[in-house]
This record gives sequence, structure tokens and C-alpha cells, in this order.
Amino acid sequence: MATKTETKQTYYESIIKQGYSRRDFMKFATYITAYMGLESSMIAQVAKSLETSYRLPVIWEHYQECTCCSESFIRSDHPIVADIVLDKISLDYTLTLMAASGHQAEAAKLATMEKYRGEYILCVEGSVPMGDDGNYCCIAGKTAKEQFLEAAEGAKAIIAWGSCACNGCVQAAYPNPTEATPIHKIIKNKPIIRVPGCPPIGEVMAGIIVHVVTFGRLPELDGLGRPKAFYSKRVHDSCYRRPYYDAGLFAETFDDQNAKDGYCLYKVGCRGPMTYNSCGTIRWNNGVSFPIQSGHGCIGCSEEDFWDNGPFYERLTGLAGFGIESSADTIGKVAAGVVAGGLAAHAIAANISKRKELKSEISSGKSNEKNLER
Ligand code: SF4
Ligand code: SF3
Ligand code: F3S
Repeated sequence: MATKTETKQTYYESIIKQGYSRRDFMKFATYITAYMGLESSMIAQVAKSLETSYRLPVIWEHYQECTCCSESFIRSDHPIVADIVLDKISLDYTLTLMAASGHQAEAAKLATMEKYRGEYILCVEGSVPMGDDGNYCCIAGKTAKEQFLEAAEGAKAIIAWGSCACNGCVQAAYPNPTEATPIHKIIKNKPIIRVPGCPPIGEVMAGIIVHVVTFGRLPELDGLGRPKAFYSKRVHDSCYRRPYYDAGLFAETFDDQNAKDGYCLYKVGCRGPMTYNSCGTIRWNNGVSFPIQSGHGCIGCSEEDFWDNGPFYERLTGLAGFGIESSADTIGKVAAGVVAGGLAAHAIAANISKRKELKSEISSGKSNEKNLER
């Protein structure tokens, strides 16, 4: 946890100074606790910690990327989230959002690295191009690789924001001309939290930072370095279209009547069954919607190599049929040994037979409500 200096305010002091009430603050502490996957009994501890903790220095680097993660972050659904992260955790260096530019910006970064050596959190958005001596991405006269190694050295921990930093994302898609490399393949001696998604959900990003602030340690991670609170379930497990999947009722095309009726998008290419993310529960834009709710299948944007795992608009092969409680670690091990197609064929056959059963029940006058609950 950050230590007090003469110029610092606690998070709570800063929130109140910005015009929020104690009630706003407690509401924030309540929902961020829920986002972090903690028991409601932890709300008091989270609130107390925010009341007594001081500014956590953050350096936010941008390498090969499109800035979608920053965009997602600053649009997380509660203003206190943005205020805490942007003003209170105070980004000491971020090319996109800081007022300073050029030499002043670089000087601010160096000053933070020196003053808070061993204390600051390094957030990385983007992959690092390792080809051609790193010349594909240069910032302030240095390659991204040089910038990254320099900033990582004094960091307490590193957060890899988004699929670019976690997996390479679109820049690493075949043939990966710049040799775009995710950061965990470059740095091995620092704690790294991987927060994949193109982009990740803003509230997930805020929840992770608040966890580090509150407990002074990283959240619990899975075998791939992702916070379990947000990445332990598949999109499929919390998808509101899941009853249709279980009943064998699918959209056959994006504009057929089944699609209009909200049936499952599995057959038009949904990758929800193999994608670990919180989209079905937290959703996007203040919980308004997520891709599947907008009528588009999940393209697996939080999974490794999702650009190369296409095509996007064809039924998945190989991964359907896993139990609802499969963890990311289990599915990784099992997937390595699965012959593509076998399980999918089984799942589809089972669902087709369920659908026939359902249709005959409907035509014989029985209600289908019960079947949809299965
Ligand atoms: Fe939802 Fe996709 Fe699973 Fe269908 S396949 S239930 S649309 S996540
Ligand atoms: Fe990257 Fe896929 Fe957007 Fe966050 S994650 S910058 S492209
Ligand atoms: Fe990405 Fe799939 Fe969510 S495409 S945003 S993980 S629904």
C-alpha cells in the first residue's frame, strides 16, 4: 500500500474534495466490492482502506495498440472510478491523457520512476514489437522494448491491460510482421496481472486497481495470470441466451426469425463457450449490454490468438460440451488433447435431439417453459 507523504490525500479525502458525499463514497465502496467478487462483509474493510490509503503512483505505458483499453477505462460506469484512477491514483505518466507532452512528459515519468522506485504500478497497454530491433514502435527516441524494460525495473507490479499486452491481439495476428510480443514473455521477474479483452471492461480494470489499493497485494490469479474474480467463468456460463442453447434452439443466420426471437448464436459463430470474461454479468456501458445482447456472437476477444482462431462466423469446433463449471485451467489442459469436432458434434447431436423432443412437446400442446429452464 502506498505510504503517506506531505502532499498526499487519502482516496476518501480526494473524493470528498471533488464534491462527492459520504453516501456516494459508500455506494462506490459497495459496488466495487461486489465487482471484486468479495463478500458484502468486506465492504467496511474496502471503505476503511480507501479512507486511510494514499495515492498509488501509476505509470501507464502505450506501445503497439489502438488505445481502446484507455477508452474503456475512462468510461467505466461510475464517475468515482474515473476520479479515483485518473485523479486520485493519479496517472503520473500516460501519453494519452496527461496534460504534459514531449520532454516534460518524459521528465514526469523519470521523476516518478526515481521517487517511487519499487512502489509504482506499471500499467501496460499494447504489445512490444521485437522485430527489426524494436524499430516498429519508438517513443521519445527509444524503442518500446527499451521503454518497457526501463519502466518495469522499478515497478512493484505490472498490469497488462487488454489483449495487446496480454496476448499480442491484432498486431500479433499471422504473420505478425513486427513480432508483436505480450509483456509476460519479456519480463519474468515481476508480478504481472493479465487483464485480457479487446478492450477489457472498465469496471474490471477499476476493480483490479482498487483491490491492489485496498489489500496492498495482487488479487487472486488463475494459471494464466488473470484475476479469478473476473475470469473464472465463461461468457457462456452467464449468457442470458443460455436456456436456448440448452434447449437446442439456435439462430441459423443473423437475420432469421430465431435471431429476432433471441435464440442462441452458437451456430453463427459465438465463441462464448470457450471465452473467459465477465461480459454476461458486469456487461458494458453501465451494465446496459454486451456483444451477444446486441445480436453478435462473442468473438472471444479475451482469449489468446483470437484473431487467428477464426473464422468468426462459423460454428465453433472442438470446445463445446465442457461442463458449466470448467475452470480456465482445466479447459486449457483438456483442450490440448481434444480432437476438433468430436465434442462439438456430440453437443450438437444432443441438442438436436433435445430440440426434436421440444418441438414434439410443443406440437402436442405441452408448454416449452419447463424445457427452457433445463
Ligand atoms: Fe450465449 Fe453464445 Fe453460449 Fe449461445 S453459445 S448461450 S449466445 S454464449
Ligand atoms: Fe489492444 Fe485489442 Fe485496442 Fe487496448 S486490446 S489497445 S487492440
Ligand atoms: Fe469480448 Fe466476447 Fe465479451 S467478444 S467483449 S469477450 S462477449
